[in-house]
Amino acid sequence: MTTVLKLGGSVVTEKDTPETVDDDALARAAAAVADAEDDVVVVHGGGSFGHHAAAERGVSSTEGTRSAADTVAIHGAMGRLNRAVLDALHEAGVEALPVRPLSVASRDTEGELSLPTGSVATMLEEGFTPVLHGDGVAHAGAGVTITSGDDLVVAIARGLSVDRVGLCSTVPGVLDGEGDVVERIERFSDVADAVGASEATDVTGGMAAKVETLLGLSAPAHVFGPDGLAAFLAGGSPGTVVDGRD
Ligand code: IP8
Repeated sequence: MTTVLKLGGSVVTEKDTPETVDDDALARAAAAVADAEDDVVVVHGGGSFGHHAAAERGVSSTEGTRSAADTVAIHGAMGRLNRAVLDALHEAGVEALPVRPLSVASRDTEGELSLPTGSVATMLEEGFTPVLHGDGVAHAGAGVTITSGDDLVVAIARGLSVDRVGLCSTVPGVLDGEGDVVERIERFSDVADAVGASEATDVTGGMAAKVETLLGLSAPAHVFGPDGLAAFLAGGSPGTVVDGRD
């Protein structure tokens, strides 16, 4: 069994303070990954590393840059966060390896992401835990734009045979208008009125974009908070199930 786990940037960083890791939260997440029985592909978001670096330079998922210096600055910020995630996983006993999207992924003129997954598949077969992250990616006609961790989760779920997808963010699930966790979402219209944009700086969209992305997956996805991570990796269904399959 293979699980793809997105660790939201706001889970592992202090999202409003530039380049600050939440060490305790990251250590707890790493311990949960270490206890997982499935093979796990980890994807982490940008948090206060990538989002600040991208916003400062006016780069987003739609606004590109043709500056190599800006691209390398954003990629460098994500590299520092990726290193912190790898260190925490190694500390927890996980044989984690980096897979960095700028070097291998691209987007076509429609924005569709292409991500070769051969290295991820072989790392898994050899007992490693690949760790990807949202990143700047070459985008036909736009220079370099930001690709979110959620889009990478979709690309991995399409490119590999994935059984479970988990999105761990700071909220306990997708919330309805009353602030209660929605148990199950099968189409975007179920929650269109209730989900809004993320409040902190987030150049790739908030919960609405996440739900839409997850509805495109070929495996059910689970949206949960940090308290649900261990339960999810043990096979449970904390938070909201997003299942757009017919
Ligand atoms: O936090 C964005 O990834 P996300 C990564 O998954 C950058 O949206 C570079 C801002």
